[in-house]
Amino acid sequence: MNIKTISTQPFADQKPGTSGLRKRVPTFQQPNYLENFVQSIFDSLEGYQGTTLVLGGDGRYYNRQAIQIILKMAAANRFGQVLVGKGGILSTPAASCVIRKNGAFGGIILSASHNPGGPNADFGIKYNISNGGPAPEKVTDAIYTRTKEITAYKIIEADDINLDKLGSSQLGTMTVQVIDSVADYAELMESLFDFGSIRELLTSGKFRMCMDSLHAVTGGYAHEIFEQRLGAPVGTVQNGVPLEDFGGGHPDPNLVYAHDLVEVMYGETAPDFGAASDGDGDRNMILGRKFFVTPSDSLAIMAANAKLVPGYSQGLTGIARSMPTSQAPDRVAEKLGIECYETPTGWKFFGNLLDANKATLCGEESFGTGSNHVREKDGLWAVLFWLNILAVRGQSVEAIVKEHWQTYGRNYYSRHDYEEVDADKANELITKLRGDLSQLPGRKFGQYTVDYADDFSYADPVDGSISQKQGIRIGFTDGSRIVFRLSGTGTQGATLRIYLESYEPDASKHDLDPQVALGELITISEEIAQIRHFTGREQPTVIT
Ligand code: G16
Repeated sequence: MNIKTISTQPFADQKPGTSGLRKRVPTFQQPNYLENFVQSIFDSLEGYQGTTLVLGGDGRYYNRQAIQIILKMAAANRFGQVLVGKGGILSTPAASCVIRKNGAFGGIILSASHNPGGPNADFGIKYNISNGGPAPEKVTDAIYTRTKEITAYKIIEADDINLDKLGSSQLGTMTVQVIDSVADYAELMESLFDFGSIRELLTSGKFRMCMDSLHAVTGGYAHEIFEQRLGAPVGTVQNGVPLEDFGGGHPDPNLVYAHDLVEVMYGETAPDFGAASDGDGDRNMILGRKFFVTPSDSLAIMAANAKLVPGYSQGLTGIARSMPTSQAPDRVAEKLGIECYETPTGWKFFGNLLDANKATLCGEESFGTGSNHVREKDGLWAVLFWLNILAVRGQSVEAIVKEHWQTYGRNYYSRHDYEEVDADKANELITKLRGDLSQLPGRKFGQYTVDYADDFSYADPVDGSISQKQGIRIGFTDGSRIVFRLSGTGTQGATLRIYLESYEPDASKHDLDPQVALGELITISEEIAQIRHFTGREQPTVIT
């Protein structure tokens, strides 16, 4: 095996964000840029020689080239075996599933998630550990430290592997197994959900669904699961062919970017159920006929109905949600007599809770829900969970959500994003807010009185690690909240996120437009943070 050691110099900008390193494709195409980061991952690990690595991505532009480079580097660094998805494709939850099923040492997932793809769009890379979940902060910190001092990387000289043919081949002493990207994952789904009842629902002729894969990674998975295994009519899955640029779209399942689906679901002949997933298949959006389910409500409703789903019929050990996610799941946890954990934004924070069996379901406002079946959020899993509930309850999505609000009250919720804001200005806004925090408690804004104001800090209940400065929370005496934080997934400038939440117990007031229900809090957020002044913007770029 011809191992070459190539001299290199550090890049200063390889600090992983909320979920791995995300940059524009031309940045990754610079000589040694990808290689430096991959070698820094390997250099930060111990004892992987001879073990198995899982490798795959969401199929976006540069996926195939990156996979060939990583395979040759894995061989030079003496991994024993790499399992790579056919065509270089593995959705993020499927990669997590394959890591766990095969007892792999870890995995490398190539994705910039919901960010657009293409020659001038985004690319990303992240490392997952042996539990199948995103590397925790201590690992990503070590990788970042290494990127700042790296002087060389190792790669072998060899021909490219044929990624489109299943089976095994050799790269030097390392075995490369090209595996079916869908099979293991589909099997796991069958073990969790009542496929019999869901099939009956989907073939009854009385229920129609539409699944939008947004030309991203779930296309193959969705065709196999919904149309093949569950018998839904061909055409149930739309935009189901993964494309390197996602068809020019923004593969983010929300009301703004999943507009094809929204048109179908709000049209005159709307199906009963609609769903979309994102670039790498870990996010989901759930819709009923002319009805949107917020991700926070979705988590709460799944938790309240978990006993109806075979994989969860034994009950939940706990729920976990990210801090900015609404407190709707907390109310369900209270009723069930279980704990609801509040973690910082980032799926990596759920890993310890799931491993320690403290939580069974997890979710985030950013259209992510998942469980202990893997260690990533899981878009199609969430769709199947909802289908299972619908099959058992025989009610519409809207009826189920409204009944839930009647029982628990409604947490009105919205997120306002200001994208690609000048990074210095965004940091100034946050610094100013931090400085003002101690003066806020007790202050009155309209009908609201500030109860607490802090910068969220998290002590992991399993390993005791502390994560500070995870977002500014302003809580009001009636339980309403405004949260401010800067996104850790953007690739251009800064994205300011403002999360607004108010609780309404009175069922006669559950039919308001959230922007109306949250109107006063929206005004207060401007008063407290001077958003227009710092961002120079009159309104948010995206409201979800
Ligand atoms: C990632 C993380 C999520 C997080 C989301 C948004 O999702 O895995 O935990 O909620 O980013 O993060 P931010 O607010 O920092 O942009 P994904 O789907 O992009 O991998």
